[in-house]
Amino acid sequence: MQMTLRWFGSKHDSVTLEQIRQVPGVKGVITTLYDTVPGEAWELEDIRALKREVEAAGLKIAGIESVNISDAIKIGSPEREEHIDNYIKTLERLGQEDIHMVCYNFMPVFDWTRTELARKRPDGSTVLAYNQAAIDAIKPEEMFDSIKNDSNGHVMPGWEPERMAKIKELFEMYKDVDNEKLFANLKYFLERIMPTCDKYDINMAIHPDDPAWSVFGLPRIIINKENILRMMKMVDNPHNGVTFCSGSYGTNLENDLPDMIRSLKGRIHFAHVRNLKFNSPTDFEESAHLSSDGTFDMYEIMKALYDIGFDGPIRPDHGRMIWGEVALPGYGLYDRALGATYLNGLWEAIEKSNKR
Ligand code: CS2
Ligand code: MN
Repeated sequence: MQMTLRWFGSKHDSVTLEQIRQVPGVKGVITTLYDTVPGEAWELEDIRALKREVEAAGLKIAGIESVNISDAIKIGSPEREEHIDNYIKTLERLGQEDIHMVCYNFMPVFDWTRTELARKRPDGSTVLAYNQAAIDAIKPEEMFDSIKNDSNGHVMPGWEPERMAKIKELFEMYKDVDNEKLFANLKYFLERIMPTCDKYDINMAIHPDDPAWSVFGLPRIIINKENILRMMKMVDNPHNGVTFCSGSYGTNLENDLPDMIRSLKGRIHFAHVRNLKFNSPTDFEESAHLSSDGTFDMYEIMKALYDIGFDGPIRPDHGRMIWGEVALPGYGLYDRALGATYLNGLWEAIEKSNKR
């Protein structure tokens, strides 16, 4: 595996490449071009500039998170043809620049959903949290306000204000899209891009829906083992793979994370590893990465990744906000550096005990 940290670019991130480079074992970043619009092609020159900036700091781009998918592609409306053509152009340009892993998601309207971005824990740290009753009590448009008010002045990816303006329209556009339709539209998209992925050896890594169930009545498909195996089979190409995100699949306690990892051998192209602490099955918070601070057995998760021969990029996912840091919620430097170091430690121990 290659340990990485997500970096939101010098315009948006409070964490610098110089700081990331000093985290032991981190050689690469996961990043994206933040000023692009889903449906439009990325310019080669912009990709090159990003690459130059990262490489000048002694790091490399280990993959892109995300090249986002437009609503037209998810809904299957006529503009999807042009949007897919543009997506292919972006993939070609990334391939030409030697970038071979692309994370994306197929969630309608919302990316991840949390009800609190700064829940206080007994040790004074703050964390992202989810409470189903809080979701049931509000309207989707109110979500945008609460995210905005809570995000330390940063624009949260997936929660951009221009999407808020169109929220009612967006819900209307998805009204005839159920799970089956969403699967069909995903299949269509993947079939169109696979020849380009084959040509440039680009691993597509779909991120799970977070939380792994329907919110606000919208369809959600990337939620459990059955559905991801269905997705792998419907476009049976090794470049059609997944981002294994423990914190997203793990929102549903019925998902057996190590078992899911083992069943995806050869198709996990990217891993997000973090822990959750459940206070009840419908209330959880993003704890420290350490097993004993949350509900998951992080050793078993890392062991499963080791056992399937996972060699792609991995990153700690959301961290707690600690030591007075002010940063994009979930993406401060300190707790993610602790997370990376802990995951590296687990990996080293697993590796050594397997060689003896
Ligand atoms: C990320 C997702 O911060 C996060 O929760 O894991 O936003 C992820 O980047 C996207 O869903 C992938 O397209
Ligand atoms: Mn994730």
